[in-house]
Amino acid sequence: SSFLFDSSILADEIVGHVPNGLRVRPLHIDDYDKGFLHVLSQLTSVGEIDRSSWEWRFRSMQRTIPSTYFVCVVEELDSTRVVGAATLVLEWKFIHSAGSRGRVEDVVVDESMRGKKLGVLLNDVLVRLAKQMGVYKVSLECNDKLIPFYEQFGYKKDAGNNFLVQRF
Ligand code: 16G
Repeated sequence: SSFLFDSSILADEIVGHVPNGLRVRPLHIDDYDKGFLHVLSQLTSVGEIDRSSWEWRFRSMQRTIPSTYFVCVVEELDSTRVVGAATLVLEWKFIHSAGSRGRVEDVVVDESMRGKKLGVLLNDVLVRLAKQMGVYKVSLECNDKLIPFYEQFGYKKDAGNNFLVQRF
């Protein structure tokens, strides 16, 4: 298939209400030409990704067993452009009865579509998906000013559990 993951996973109960003219679907191999990377570039540095690097990364994410990368996009139906994206990644564990942890990553909405609650839509989708996948917890990183935004989906600062990073 050309979807990153089985599109039936994004069933109506998971996706919820989507405004007219938009669709929530898995990332597709053709999204290279549909503005996905442009949307991501509004979050952080994307760098140069040629088509073969894109395909290599896409196929390597797609072939994980069990499925691990749930990159979800919002597509504007008229233009067929990607206007929002968010990823749920599963981290497979031995702890918690060989359980899994969810990580929400790379949540971004195109500047032309801000203020339409697409970020809310994407986060609702990912939290429902994480629950369905049976993760024992789901986490994300964000800057201070986005804490109230993310709290509405049930996230809290994990007191005493700090996020440390080393950049290369
Ligand atoms: C934010 C994102 C994270 C992303 C990072 C990129 C959310 C909830 N958090 O922390 O997923 O990978 O920004 O920033 O979307 P960086 O390029 O500085 O790592």
